[in-house]
Amino acid sequence: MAQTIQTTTILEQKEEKTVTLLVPQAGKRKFEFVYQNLITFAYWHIAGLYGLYLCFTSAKWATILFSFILFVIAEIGITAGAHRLWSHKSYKVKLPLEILLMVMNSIAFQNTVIDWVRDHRLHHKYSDTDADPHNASRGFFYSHIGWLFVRKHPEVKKRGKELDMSDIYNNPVLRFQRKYAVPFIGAVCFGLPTLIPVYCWGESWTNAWHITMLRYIMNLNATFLVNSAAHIYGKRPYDKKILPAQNIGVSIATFGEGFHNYHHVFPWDYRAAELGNNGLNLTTKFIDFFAWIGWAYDLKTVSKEMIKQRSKRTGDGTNLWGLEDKDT
Ligand code: ST9
Ligand code: ZN
Ligand code: ZN
Repeated sequence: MAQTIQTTTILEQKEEKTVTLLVPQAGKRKFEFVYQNLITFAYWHIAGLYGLYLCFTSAKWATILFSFILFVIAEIGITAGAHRLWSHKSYKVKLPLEILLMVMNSIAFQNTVIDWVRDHRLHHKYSDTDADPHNASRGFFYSHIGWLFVRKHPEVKKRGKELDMSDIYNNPVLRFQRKYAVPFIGAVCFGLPTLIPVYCWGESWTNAWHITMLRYIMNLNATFLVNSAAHIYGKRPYDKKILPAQNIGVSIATFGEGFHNYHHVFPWDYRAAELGNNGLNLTTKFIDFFAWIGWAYDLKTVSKEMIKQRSKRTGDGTNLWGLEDKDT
């Protein structure tokens, strides 16, 4: 399949513009807590853990399988959709795939794509400073989930307004998602996943609801690990001066999003990894499949030579994936 896919290798040395740190990395700050979020997230996690218990005690296997499939679909809605397509424009899609990705993304309910992209573009432009919504220089907990319990730093709001978001604000599929966010995301993330097991194979309401919660918090925490663990633990073969690191555990949990030192150095690569189509990168396989049937195109990659040069120049000296031998 690999031979039939058209990719665009970026040949010229196109590095992302270095942004001068106009904001402190983690300046002194008084947190303004949002207690409603603390309570909601606590409930989601307790309900999800109860769902895990029910998986081992009374749930039907069909409910567990159904939730697992939704977990995979929702995760790809984040990785292939919100992340690689809409935030980074690393490939293009035809309308049917864009609609499909929007629905898959809504199953994950991580705010609307419009909000997600705004935060994520800021995260890349001002990584690990006060203008980064989940600034990892404030530690694991803050970058993982703590940032969702407090009002955003004023720098986030100020710098976010300077971003070019015109492609996203003018996208009719994303405008639809935002306009109907409450009924639409509510239905596909929580409503239907609870109703289907009850009406289609006679699952109990309690099991169906709590296993839906389990799937939801698994999706959330897998995504959050990219912001926390992959900004703290791992090697930095491409840029030793930044926090994002190569983390295999996170790559497994997120279908290929843990090669994070690479991703921050080459964010336009649709594979978000230097290995390309490898076992840990289900997202890349998903995009490749749709490129093969013609629904995805203009897949951008980075040449092996450019990766090696950058690694020699700014990396920490590790070469995790043995690029010498591997096909990129
Ligand atoms: C959830 C979290 O959905 C989803 C984010 C996940 C992040 C993932 C990133 C992953 C990166 C890794 C990539 C690989 C992918 C891997 C995938 C693996 C599967 N710029 O937000 P508000 C302004 S949790 C500019 O309320 P507060 C703006 O004017 C689940 N301006 O700020 C805005 O108004 P509007 C469900 C900005 O009051 C206004 O402020 N979600 C920006 O400080 C108010 O915005 C929840 O539970 C910006 N970036 O509150 C919601 N941001 O929007 C959780 C804000 O009209 N969030 N403004 O323009 C909240 O409750 C709040 O956002 C808050 C901050 C309490 C955290
Ligand atoms: Zn990114
Ligand atoms: Zn990052």
